[in-house]
Amino acid sequence: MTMKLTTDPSAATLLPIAKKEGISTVWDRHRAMQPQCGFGQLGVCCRICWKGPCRIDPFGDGPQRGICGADADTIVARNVIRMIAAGAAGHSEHGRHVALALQGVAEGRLPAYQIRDEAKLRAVAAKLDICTEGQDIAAIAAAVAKATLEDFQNQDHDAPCNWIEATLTKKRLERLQALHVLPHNIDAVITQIMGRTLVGCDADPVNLILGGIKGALADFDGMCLATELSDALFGTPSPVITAANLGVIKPDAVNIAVHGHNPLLSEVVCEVAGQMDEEARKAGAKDGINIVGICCTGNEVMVRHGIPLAANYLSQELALVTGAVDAMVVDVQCIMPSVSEIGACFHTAVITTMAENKIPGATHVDFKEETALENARRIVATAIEAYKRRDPRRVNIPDFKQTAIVGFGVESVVGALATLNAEDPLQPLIENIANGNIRGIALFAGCNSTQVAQDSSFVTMAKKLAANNVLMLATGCGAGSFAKHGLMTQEATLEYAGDSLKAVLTAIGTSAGLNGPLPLVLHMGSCVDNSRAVQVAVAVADKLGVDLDQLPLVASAPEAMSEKAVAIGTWSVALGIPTHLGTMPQVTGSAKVTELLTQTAKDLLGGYFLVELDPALAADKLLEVIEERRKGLGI
Ligand code: CUV
Repeated sequence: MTMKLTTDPSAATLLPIAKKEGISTVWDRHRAMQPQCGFGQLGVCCRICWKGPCRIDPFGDGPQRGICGADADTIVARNVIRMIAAGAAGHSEHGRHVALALQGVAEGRLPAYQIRDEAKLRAVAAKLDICTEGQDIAAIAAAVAKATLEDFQNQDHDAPCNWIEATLTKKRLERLQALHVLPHNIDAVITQIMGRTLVGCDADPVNLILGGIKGALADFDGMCLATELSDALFGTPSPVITAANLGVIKPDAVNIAVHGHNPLLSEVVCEVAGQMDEEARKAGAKDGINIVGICCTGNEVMVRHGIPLAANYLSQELALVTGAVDAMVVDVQCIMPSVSEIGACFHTAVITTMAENKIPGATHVDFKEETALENARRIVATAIEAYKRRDPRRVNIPDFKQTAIVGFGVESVVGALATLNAEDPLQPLIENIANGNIRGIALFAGCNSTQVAQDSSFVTMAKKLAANNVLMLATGCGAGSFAKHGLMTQEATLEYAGDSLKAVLTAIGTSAGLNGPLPLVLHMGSCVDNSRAVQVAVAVADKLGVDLDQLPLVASAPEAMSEKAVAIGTWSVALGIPTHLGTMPQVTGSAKVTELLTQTAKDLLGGYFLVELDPALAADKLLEVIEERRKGLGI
């Protein structure tokens, strides 16, 4: 029996067209890859040196140690923490770019950027304990950038990173400090993971995993600073109505898809596109320029500007198969290298922009913050040129898109709650959790994976949790799934929410001027914006005087795939949050590491991984966890 590939109707429409055109997609390559390597799936394949590769026989008949003597526990632990290091590197490098851009703005060096949200920058300064009295905004920006960059430079092992220290509850910081897992320097912690996992280094699985947890917390630090400084530079999201799925691509527009993660480029592309709209019309596009988003760059511009989202991870190639994307502009992460080849089957210009992220066959525009406007103009001009070569006979835009209300973060959630209680905005939320109208909160995050029919686990779990009155937040490709499937609408709340959740969402939404309930799932942004959800949780915990591991709060990555998801999941556990994975983590070849992550973590940190591939069962298990937490709080 072949597995169903996707539950996204527009993806299902385009797959036969791709086949007819002879274009292979991620699903074709997944099929061709079967059966996949069992050693790799268990995490027991070691490729760390050239005496290898070695692999441990999971059935116990063959080798139980690699050539150097490393056993399955050591190999699995080394492999998984290297994944964490890679994830943390990706997120924190993104964060560093944003911090350096803020510094450049403070120094007046970057004409393409400004501080669009001064209030946010002041709030960030206050959070970091930076005195702003009598300082102008440039001086504040400089001080915030300096404090942020210290998180990449500090050499004092006993002084935790500034952002993590400013973000978590006091109790959580103490608990992490006691385990020696608070990062002092993002770069150093990532380097330490690479160093300790070399051949002939750390072989103790417990010690390795603790090092990995520190790396994951460095990832968290990088995310917090990336989110908050992006808000200062580009604006803090507030609720906006937009749309999602491939139907947002317009037949009579120059369609530019922005794809990747970092908003530094896409923000400028959006701005320049507005200025060059007339040129597109002159070229024959009567609807001008239409920017659409893919993956987390898409989420970034969606929550800030209401730019529609065309696709999440698995359907990025299909955006090109519509034949109507004139340029796909990519920055970093989650970009399938196949896009340049598929773009070449059409008229599409696939444009890479980052020096460290090139794809053979793509056009490269060397993006620099200093020349951002000029780079963006070149990109938009390239798209307009490509549009002139578009073959209308090969255009197939699926007629599927869903409305989505997006743009929720701490500020907008607290803002909406403040319309109910201006003095004490969190009180209505806490009251409704305490009285059980809201049983708990679930954060959905993470990717799509070919191991799951696209979006299906997200949607199945959300419907079940909603019916059981769980308030849901989402980021990343999870948010993309919900947006595409119409779960970020008021109608979804009316249709799927349990009665008490519906009443609460309606009271908040109506009082906040939405003319009806809040959407069923609140879109909190991109992957780095998982930090927004943590901020909400920390605010609630602080108000209750408890720590995060006592809250009826769970996280889920039902379709996780990226190393970044490994890092995020691990810090989620470290923060005390029970964290569900709906795809099999590559650690089960070591009983010890599996036990550490799914059981011992609970004693050490309060959070732990819960693996369940069946989404309906996973929802049940999360509901049980929520009830257990409620019991602990006596509510
Ligand atoms: Ni950062 S990391 S597939 S785009 S969420 Fe989407 Fe989100 Fe995973 Fe990538």
